[in-house]
Amino acid sequence: MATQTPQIVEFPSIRRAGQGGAAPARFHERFGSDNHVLDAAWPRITTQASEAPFAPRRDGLRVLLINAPIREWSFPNILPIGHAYVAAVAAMDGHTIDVLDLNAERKQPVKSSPEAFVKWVESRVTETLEQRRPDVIGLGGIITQYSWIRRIANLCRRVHPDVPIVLGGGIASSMPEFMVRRLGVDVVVQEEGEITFSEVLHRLERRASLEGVKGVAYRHAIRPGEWDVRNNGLRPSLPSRALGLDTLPWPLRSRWAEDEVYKINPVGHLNWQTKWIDGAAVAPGQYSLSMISAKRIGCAALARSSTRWNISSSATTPPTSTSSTTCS
Ligand code: B12
Repeated sequence: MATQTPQIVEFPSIRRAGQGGAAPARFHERFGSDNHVLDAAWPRITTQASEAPFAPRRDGLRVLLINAPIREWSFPNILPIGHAYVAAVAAMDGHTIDVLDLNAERKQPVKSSPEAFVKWVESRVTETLEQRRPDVIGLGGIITQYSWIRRIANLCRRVHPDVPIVLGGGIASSMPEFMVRRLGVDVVVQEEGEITFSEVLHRLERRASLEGVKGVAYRHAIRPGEWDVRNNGLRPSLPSRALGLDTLPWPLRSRWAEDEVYKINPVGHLNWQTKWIDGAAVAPGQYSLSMISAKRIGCAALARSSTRWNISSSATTPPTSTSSTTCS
């Protein structure tokens, strides 16, 4: 009897370092098991113009990212940059990105009653879910957004019971299993989201299990109507510079109201007088922009190392380090 050669199915496809050629189809496939990039020269999104080669695939997923309310008493002044990073990766993978940014949409400090604001949030979420009909919903934020995120997750579940909900951000990393149990989300992406989100979307697209995907905690179906929570453990952090961090795309700012909302509500040293009142701009023609210049550090360290450009008066104004903008 002839012996059968076992068939090797590669998933994800394996590439070798230095092989050159076209980038793999999915962002997560660009990295080896130690998270080192296999080719630092592969193209990525860094500007709006560089989005063009990554047009959405016809069979890509429609991903809706929802930014829950935060600091409702203040003008919205910080673009949800974590969402924008994972959105860039998803766009590079050929998925369609839709955004519902409830902070940018409210535009101003909330003056209505809490009940009226809840009603407005719920109607915007419902309308958007009905119009966009997402294949995957992404929620993310920090722990103080817990009750908003729970409310929004429940609403998503009611409107589209079968659409998977993926949660990321500080809220997800701090208590991953708890969030799967209590928020009714399907997948929690822990810590750095770029590679993990790419792999999660790839699995969801293929209706494959999340078994073995590093960085996720998730709802694992045991039998119909019964599930438990699995945590696959953390994915190693990206190495520095050309081996990893430099190969990430830049945030997909084009999908958020950067110019219309975030830029014109400067924060930090530009409005320290009003920051704890309502964050209103104190002088015309002053703008700010959020950037992340270092990873894996807490508020104080990040505040020291982050840079906000005062792009108001002249193009030559040097970047100014701020100490109060990020997390105080
Ligand atoms: C900017 C910031 C803020 C901003 C938030 C504005 C906003 N809309 O984003 C402001 C100034 C409002 C703020 C305030 C506070 N903050 Co703050 N803040 C930060 C800070 C410095 C940066 C966050 C950030 O943008 N990081 C960079 C991005 C790229 O990282 P990221 O958001 O984590 O995103 C990555 C992953 O999490 C993931 N991801 C994120 N979102 C999503 C979504 C999906 C779908 C997926 C798949 C993945 C994903 O992928 C991203 C890329 O790798 C962090 C510290 C830090 N170094 O991260 C603290 C941090 C988030 N803040 C924290 C805290 C505690 C607070 C305050 C409570 C402090 C206080 N005592 O007042 C207040 C809360 C205010 C409020 N009313 O809610 C904690 C949160 C802890 C937690 N468990 O959630 C952090 C982690 C700092 C810390 N270590 O203590 N903060």
